Amino acid sequence: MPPAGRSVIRRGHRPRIRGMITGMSATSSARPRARRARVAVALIASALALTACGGDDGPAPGGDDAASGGDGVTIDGFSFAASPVTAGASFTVDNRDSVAHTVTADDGAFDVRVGGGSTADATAPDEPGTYAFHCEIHPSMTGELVVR
Ligand SMILES: [Cu+2]
Repeated sequence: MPPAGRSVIRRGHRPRIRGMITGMSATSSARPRARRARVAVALIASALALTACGGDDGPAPGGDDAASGGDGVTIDGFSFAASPVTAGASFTVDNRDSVAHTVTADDGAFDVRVGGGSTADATAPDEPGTYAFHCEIHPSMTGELVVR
């Protein structure tokens, strides 16, 4: 009877111990790592979301402010900087270079010549859209005017 009882106890304990060990090893290593990974992914995702939101909010006002030095097109260093203009409304072309330039729409919707160090007024097209333009004098100078 005693040997049989011991064997029964051993049989009863060993599986429990193994189960405890395997269960602990699973919870102490695999699951926490998985949780940490999920938390890290969640944090990264939220950080990216915040960054994306900040990026959308930040550059837009900053870009408007930077380009609002002249509402329309600014020319500086043989380079165009255009801020959105209102359809059908006049806008200003500010030429900060010492040489003359033109702001000529590729499709002919507008065409303005601006002497060095001066400004000129132009009229935006009636149709909203994005208009590619260039300088007739310096064909390598190109830009885009957003009309809305
Ligand atoms: Cu030019």
